Amino acid sequence: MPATYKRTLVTSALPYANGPVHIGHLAGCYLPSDIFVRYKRSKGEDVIFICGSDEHGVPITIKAKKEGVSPQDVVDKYHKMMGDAFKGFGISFDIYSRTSNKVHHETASDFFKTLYDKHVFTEEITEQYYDTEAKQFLADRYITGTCPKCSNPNAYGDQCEKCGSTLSATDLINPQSTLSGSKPVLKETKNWFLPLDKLQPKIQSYLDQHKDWKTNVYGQCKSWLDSGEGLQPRAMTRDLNWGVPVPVKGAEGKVLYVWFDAPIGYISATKELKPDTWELYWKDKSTRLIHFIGKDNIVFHCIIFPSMLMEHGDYILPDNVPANEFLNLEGDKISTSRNWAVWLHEYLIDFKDKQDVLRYTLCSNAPETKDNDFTWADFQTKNNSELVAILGNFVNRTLVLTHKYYNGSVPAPETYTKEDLLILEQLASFPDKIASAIEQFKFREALAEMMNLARLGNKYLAETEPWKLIKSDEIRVKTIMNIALQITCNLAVVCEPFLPFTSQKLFGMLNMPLLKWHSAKQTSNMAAGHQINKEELLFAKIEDPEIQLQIDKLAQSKSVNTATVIPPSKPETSFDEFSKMDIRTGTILEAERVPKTDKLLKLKIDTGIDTRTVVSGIAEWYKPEEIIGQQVSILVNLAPRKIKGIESRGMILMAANSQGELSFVSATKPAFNNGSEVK
Ligand code: B3M
Ligand code: ZN
Repeated sequence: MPATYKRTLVTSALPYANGPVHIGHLAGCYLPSDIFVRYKRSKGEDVIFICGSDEHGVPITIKAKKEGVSPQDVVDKYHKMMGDAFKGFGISFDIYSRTSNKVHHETASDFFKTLYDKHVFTEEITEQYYDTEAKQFLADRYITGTCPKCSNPNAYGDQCEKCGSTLSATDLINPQSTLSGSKPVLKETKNWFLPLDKLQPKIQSYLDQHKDWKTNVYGQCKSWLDSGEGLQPRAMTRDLNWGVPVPVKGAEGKVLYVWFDAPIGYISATKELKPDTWELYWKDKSTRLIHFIGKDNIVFHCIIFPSMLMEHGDYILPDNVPANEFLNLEGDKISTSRNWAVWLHEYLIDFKDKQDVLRYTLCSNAPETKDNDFTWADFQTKNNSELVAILGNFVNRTLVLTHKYYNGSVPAPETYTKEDLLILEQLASFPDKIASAIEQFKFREALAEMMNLARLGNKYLAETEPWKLIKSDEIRVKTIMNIALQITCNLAVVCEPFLPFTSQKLFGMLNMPLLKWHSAKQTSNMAAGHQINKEELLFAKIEDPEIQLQIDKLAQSKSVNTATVIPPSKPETSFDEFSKMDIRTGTILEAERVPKTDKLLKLKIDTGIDTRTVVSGIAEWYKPEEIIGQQVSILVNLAPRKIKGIESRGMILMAANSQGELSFVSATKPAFNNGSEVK
């Protein structure tokens, strides 16, 4: 960080306009960046906050094909949807632009041209996959295949989402075109490469100056540089028809690689926002540039974009890239295709006026240093036991008593006790504590400090008990209530970055203009005699049925997914083969867990032929006591096997769904004799 900087340029990753945004997006970069910027604004610093939709690249064209509409239709639809969702949650971008704008096409095109003219790129003819049916080169996500590193069968041509490796389409095993499903052929084509291999020393020294970055970010960059081969040249153009056309001769039908143009989108959006002064934000050394992103974007923001900026020469470089890890949902990876997500536009309908509850939950549980989990139960607890019980409770008690004792007019303090002075001293120390955490991108810690101020208020009221004292010492109560009101007012200031809707409501109730950060170091913002407004509830309890509704919604996604993933059928078998299997109905007589295992049950089964022991891997799904008396189908002529030292004779037939859950396959009429043949 430059010792003194005059202004801060904050960007938040440009989301692909190929679907709505969910809680993972919010927790990953939009909420932390918004908190940071709101805090800077409150401090009166010169800061601008840039974002917009990423409207190019294969993710868009694939979505268009899937929805049977044009790429432009796709980006128009989702650009609006995402912009509305961000606005709904109070994400206070100074501009939410889009990369299909003219100014962006021009800016990206000029940027490429500058690098081209400076001979930064290497021109290479390489063999790329081509779909002869679709008559198209297959870049990035147009091609899938097996990852050479982890064997994931669904890796993309540019990246394996399972193991996180960056790939080239030609690395994939069994490549397949996602357009026609056919096997692609190799065909020669010319592209322009950024020679990251040659740039490695420059990048190395840039990164060496930023050892202060978050460990997850710095660590990932290091592992890129230190990996066996080091950095590899990367193509900055693509054989595609959707994007910014490559502005050089001989590049007809080619567009800029989406990861080349997208970060330039930050520059274009700044131009759009500040046509006259944008250069100050991008070229003046006293500007601090900060990119908020999710962890999957680290390499692009910490290595590729800085390389582009360095080679261009006119621009400052990112000073920090505070990337978050991933947020999971109820123990499972958030997934758009499986509809395993909490969609922001749906939340805004289901929990009207409760934006701050989600902001609070996501911030207090933010995946700052490791992946984290969002659960609806936790959301409910955070609301009921923290927002309602601590913050809401303190504010409510203070305002209600002020109306009750003084008709809403702020009482003048009389003499401060030693305890009062201590409270006032503590009160004044909060802004710096919170600020220091925010400056270090430790938003969870900052939020926790903010809540500690509300706790301090509650503790003060609980210890001084003005509601009892009012009968015996009215003068003392004036001082206590004055202090409680000062705490409330300062809370309104310091909660603003995290809970902007609540802050606004609070200032409204206090009948005060929005105060700036430095005011919260004062302990006399509420003047004696100032008239406050009627109180309203800041937070309402969230009851179980509201939470159950959300859990049911998720369960529905799970069952839809389960139903749709049907394993392909096995190769044909003959009737003779099948009839070799002797399957009978039987009844479970006894069941117990096999010690030191999680999955196995030891069963005693009456097969009609005999009573025998079978070890079965069903303990995750059935408790021993539940299944005594259960009729099952059992393969009785399976060769005996020793499992955990127990001889198992036979196998119980089970149905398995795609989640791996098991259920008995049995005769439905209980009247079946044990030993009946299943055929
Ligand atoms: N659109 C990837 C994403 O949405 C990409 C970010 C661009 S930031 C310049 O995760
Ligand atoms: Zn992989």
